[in-house]
Amino acid sequence: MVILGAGPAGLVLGNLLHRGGIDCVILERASRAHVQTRARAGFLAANTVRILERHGLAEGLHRRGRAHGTCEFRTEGGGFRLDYSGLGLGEQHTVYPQQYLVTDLLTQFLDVGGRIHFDTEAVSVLGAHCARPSVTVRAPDGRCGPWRARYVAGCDGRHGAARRSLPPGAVRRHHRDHGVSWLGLLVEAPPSLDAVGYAVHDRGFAGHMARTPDVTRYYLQCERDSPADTWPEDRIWDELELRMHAADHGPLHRGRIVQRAVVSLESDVLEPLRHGALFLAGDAASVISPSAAKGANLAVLEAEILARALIDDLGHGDGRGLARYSAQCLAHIWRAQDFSQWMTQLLHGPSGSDGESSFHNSLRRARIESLRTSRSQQDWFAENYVGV
Ligand code: RFL
Repeated sequence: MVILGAGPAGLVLGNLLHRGGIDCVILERASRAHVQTRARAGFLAANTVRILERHGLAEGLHRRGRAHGTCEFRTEGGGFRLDYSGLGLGEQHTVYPQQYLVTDLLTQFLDVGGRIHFDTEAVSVLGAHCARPSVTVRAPDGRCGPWRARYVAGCDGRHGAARRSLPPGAVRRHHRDHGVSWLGLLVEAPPSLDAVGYAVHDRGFAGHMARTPDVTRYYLQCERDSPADTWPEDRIWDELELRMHAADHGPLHRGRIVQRAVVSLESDVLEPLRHGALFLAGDAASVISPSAAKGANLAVLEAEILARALIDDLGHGDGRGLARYSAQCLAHIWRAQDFSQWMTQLLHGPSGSDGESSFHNSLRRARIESLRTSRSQQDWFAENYVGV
């Protein structure tokens, strides 16, 4: 079994397969240092935590992760908080930076004798319908050669070799460009509020999410394709404070901006998630806009479903789980996409004619008001916000 990619999907899959007695190897294009320091997600759903606990992979997040159950919406009309851990299914997030989770999963995989090759790039997957497909691999010395396996798991993200190797027409790609970009910032400063902050403003969305006691993520909606480094630091802080209505709620904790990148909000889903012996999981299967923080959580869920199915097939000759894999995951993916799309529309003004914009903006205000006042809407929000 060959797994492409050592992100959350590939590492959960590798750990579960190895513990299930399945011979597997992970091929990772980047260096170990790079994957262990790549800061991205931070909000783990309750179900993600349960999956990691079930397989003995949650020790690090129990030690260093922090329970989180409140979000705060700020608008020109004021603000309100939702204690979502007391609503819906009564679940909460665990705040645990993705690079910590990846480091834990990697350490645990290596500790039990798992095999992983860093600086080793999968170039293509060939013969997915043959008995033993092959992965063309570029080794650290630049030489290319084939690796053969019974199955290949494409956990190598949206730009990986698994997606590239799908022949035209093999899968359908459903795609949506939300027409919105965020300037994503990682700041060396404590969180400015004890909640996720979502600020809706005529100048665009601004967001606040804790990562650790000393590091906070902020987002600023920005022009599509505007280079991240054209924003002077003072302008970033002024804009964040303006959009987050700091004059009414108190100033933000400023600090050194240690990472900045422009992220375009796009979503896509490949269907089916299987092409012969090649299975897709995580961002390789589906990209989801970060507005509802679902991507890493879907990756972990899909990895567990795939691991079970592969163990049944390779260990016990029962291929029913593999036959169901795509449909089972797609049901979760579409539900997450639906909520994420709802969040994206809630947080951003539309592009388009004035009439369309004013119509959409009024709908947005009505939605926020429902969320503030309607208990059933709050329960629906809470269940979908923490769930995958
Ligand atoms: P990853 O993490 O991208 O890992 C894929 C790995 O594959 C390697 N790779 C290859 N290896 C070998 N050969 C090749 N040809 C290869 N091509 C690529 C890469 O080096 C990499 O190590 O995918 P995975 O495992 O599917 O995990 C997905 C998550 O990383 C992603 O969905 C989340 O980070 C999305 N996301 C968030 N998700 C959440 O659940 N909660 C959040 O709070 C959250 N915040 C975010 C996010 C994503 C963000 N960005 C950068 C888009 C915040 C941001 C800013």
